[in-house]
Amino acid sequence: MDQALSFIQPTGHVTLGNYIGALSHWKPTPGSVFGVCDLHAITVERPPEALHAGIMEVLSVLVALDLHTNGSLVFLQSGVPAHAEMAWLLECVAHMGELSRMTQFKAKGRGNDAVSVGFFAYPVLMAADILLYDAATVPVGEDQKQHVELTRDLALRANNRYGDIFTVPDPVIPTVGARIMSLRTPTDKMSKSTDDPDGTVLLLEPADKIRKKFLSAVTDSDNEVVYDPEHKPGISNLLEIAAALSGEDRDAWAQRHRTSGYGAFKRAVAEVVVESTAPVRQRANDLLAHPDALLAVAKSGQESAARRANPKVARLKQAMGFPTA
Ligand code: AQP
Repeated sequence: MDQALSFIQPTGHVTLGNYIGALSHWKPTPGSVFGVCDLHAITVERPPEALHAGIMEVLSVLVALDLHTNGSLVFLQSGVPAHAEMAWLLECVAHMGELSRMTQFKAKGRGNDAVSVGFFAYPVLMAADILLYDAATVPVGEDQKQHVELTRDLALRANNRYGDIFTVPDPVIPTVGARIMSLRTPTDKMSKSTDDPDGTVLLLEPADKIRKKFLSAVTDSDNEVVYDPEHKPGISNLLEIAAALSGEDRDAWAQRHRTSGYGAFKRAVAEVVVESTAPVRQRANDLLAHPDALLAVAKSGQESAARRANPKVARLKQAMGFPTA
């Protein structure tokens, strides 16, 4: 199986969307790298306690999923200085113009004097995250494609100037996976940084709370369980969730619950969610009670990650003209 390079931001509590769309597909194959990209979480102001708690929670989930086993590693990006150093070197290769055209910056940063320099420059940090590990392919959603294109441009420009340093990665857009929506506003994506706590199911929250959120999920006024994202976004979202976690396709779910009433359908979906996520929830919550052990896993991952990343930084620095001791 291929080596994976996957990162997740500690920007809030891990959601069911993160689990279904990403984490549940991540496997510890030899040589794979799984990072908590915590440096990305400070481009907007965040209370230190919230950052700390977010990092520990994401780390606990990665370790609960055993992603640090079988020759693959789990680490904190902030624990491997090569990421920040490579980002600086590449910032001196990147152009203001290309960063100004990044969608996120255009949407949320441009014209706002108080936006952080980090918010402007974070796509270069992302390029560094990828280029440090010689990833040949990067699986990304359509919305992240622009970042991989920037990464390619920076790699090609640096290779042109300084020699053959970087593998130029190709974006791979996975065949459409489930995009889980908020249970309260099923037209919006379920996200970590949400202001809609009732619509966002958290991976580590108590089972009863999860059940309650499903029972109050927004549906519609008719009472038929049918997959129709345009006219029945709430029901369709529940069918996506049930199908993703049960392994049984959404038509089979719809067929079985077509006339059972929304209440019974929601209860059934809640049970699948609670049961299928119970092992990771239990393990992650247990691990969170032993932060030192969790950080020891990250430390060991960081040592391995640094062994892979440092030579790449050294090679670029030398090619740029920095003397080596
Ligand atoms: N609702 C979702 N449905 C399916 N997949 C999802 N992912 C996130 N939300 C959903 C996937 O989870 C991974 C985590 O990526 P990330 O932490 O780098 O950031 P993100 O995509 O921006 O995730 P969030 O939860 O929406 O965080 P915030 O609120 O900080 O922006 C990715 O693979 C993503 O596709």
